[in-house]
Amino acid sequence: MQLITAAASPFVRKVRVLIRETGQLEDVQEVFVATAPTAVDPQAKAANPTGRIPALVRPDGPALYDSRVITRYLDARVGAGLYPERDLWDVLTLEATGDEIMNSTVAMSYELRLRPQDKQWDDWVDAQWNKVLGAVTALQSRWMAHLNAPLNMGQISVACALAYIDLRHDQRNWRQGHDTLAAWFAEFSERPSMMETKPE
Ligand SMILES: N[C@@H](CCC(=O)N[C@@H](CS)C(=O)NCC(=O)O)C(=O)O
Repeated sequence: MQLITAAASPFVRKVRVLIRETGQLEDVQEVFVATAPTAVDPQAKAANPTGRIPALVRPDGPALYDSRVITRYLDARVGAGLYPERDLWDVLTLEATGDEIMNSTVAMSYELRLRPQDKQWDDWVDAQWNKVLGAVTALQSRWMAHLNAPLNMGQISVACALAYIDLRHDQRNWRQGHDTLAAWFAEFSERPSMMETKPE
């Protein structure tokens, strides 16, 4: 199988971390592309009609896309248990919380990096950041027990989302007022799967 990949993408990183945590690195070749909404890579477009990544090209079926579909597929493929039946709806919601942070922070990056400066809209960027802050605050106040539970896909998503804030929006200082979450993230970031997938 081939995973259409970019090192900086937090959605892709979820899948790359899962592959390492579940011992599937030999089965999935990571194909690195450079893609953006304004310059879509042809391999990304061939695998996913919207051109978004990650996409997983399989020899025995259509390519899969959307990180949540791919992570469910790869988890089920080896029975890894990162979506435990007992806590399924909580884990899915925790994963969605990480993904929502990614949606807002990736949108902010596109606005600030791809849009001509005179067309950028500060209020819109601030509104996206407020969504991120709401999610970060909820993670610390409501989700620490799930974050400290045995490894699940929600934790991987949240860690990849927080790492992406550090990569692109570090100056906004999400750690302020979120010491408990920051301590959890520091420890989670030490996992070999996180270290190996850390973007330059
Ligand atoms: N919901 C999708 C979002 C994927 C996504 O937005 N990926 C970004 C990279 S971080 C992308 O492919 N951007 C290029 C584009 O929008 O054409 C998922 O979970 O996989």
